[in-house]
Amino acid sequence: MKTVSAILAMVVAVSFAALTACSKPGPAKGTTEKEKPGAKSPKSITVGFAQTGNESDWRRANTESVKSEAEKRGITLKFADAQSKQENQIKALQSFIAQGVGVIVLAPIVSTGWDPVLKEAKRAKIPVILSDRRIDTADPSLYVTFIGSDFVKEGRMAAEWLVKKMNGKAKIVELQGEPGSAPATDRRIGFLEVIKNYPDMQIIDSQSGDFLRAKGKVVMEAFLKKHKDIQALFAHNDDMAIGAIQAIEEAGLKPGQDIIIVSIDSVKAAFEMMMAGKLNCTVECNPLLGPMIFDAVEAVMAGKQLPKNTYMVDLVFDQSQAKDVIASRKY
Ligand code: GZL
Repeated sequence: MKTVSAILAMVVAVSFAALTACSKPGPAKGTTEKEKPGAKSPKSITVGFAQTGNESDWRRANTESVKSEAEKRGITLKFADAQSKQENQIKALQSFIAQGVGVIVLAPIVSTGWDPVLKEAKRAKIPVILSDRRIDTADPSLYVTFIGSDFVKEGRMAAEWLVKKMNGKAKIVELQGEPGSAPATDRRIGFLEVIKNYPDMQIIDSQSGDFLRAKGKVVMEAFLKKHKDIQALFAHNDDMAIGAIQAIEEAGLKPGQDIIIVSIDSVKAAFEMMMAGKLNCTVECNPLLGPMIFDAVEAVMAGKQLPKNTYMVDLVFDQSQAKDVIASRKY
């Protein structure tokens, strides 16, 4: 009869063997020892990219950056332009899921309403990368990583520049971006965080121009009819600022002098307006996300861990720097 100690020794040995077998990092199911699990050549990767639309110079530069980087890496890109409608983006994501793409890249038009379709992607085991704009979700596992700018910081930078320029005293009108979008929400949060410390910095009117040049002009025309004491404009993007500049000129005023203007994006047209003395300051928001997005795509496909957020570095440019910087601008 086996002694008790011999039986105990056998039980310990068997349990230890079972443990190490489960944790032994053998090749993933369906792969051979020599093949690294998850390793894929870029040429075998298909990415579905759901872009917001074509609403601004910034967006066009962002789309070009993503498309050109995919081409450079030989990655197949399925591109969907949602024409600024969330329902179109959701349909595009459902189509990418049905096609079985390797990775989905989403630039969410608005911050809410994504959980159901992102749960479909998760069930289909398709990783989602957020490009440019963040989402509000109770389940951060629905996306792998966010790559873009810190819009609250951009709003703060715009306000800090304006407070200094106006010596802490101005009647301000605000052109907001697309309602419900992260940049519009967060840029306003950042701007208000700063001016709340300066009681003489007052926003006397605020309305959305949807990030569109034409709508920025129309809304500014309405502001000018309603208010005769506007001293400054905060525009959530350069396109709306440029539209507003046209409205200010048509009203017989001098943009950049009678009304001080600060906007965000730092597209080339903003530098041209600063050189013409019509725009005073633009806060950068780098759209050239392509290389970082496809680094993340290749990392995800190789099973690597990624940081939850990767933020671009954004600078502030004013009229004094415009002529020295414009030649080096890539967008
Ligand atoms: C910002 C981006 C915004 C830009 C606008 O990252 O989402 O959308 O500021 C663009 O120009 O339309």
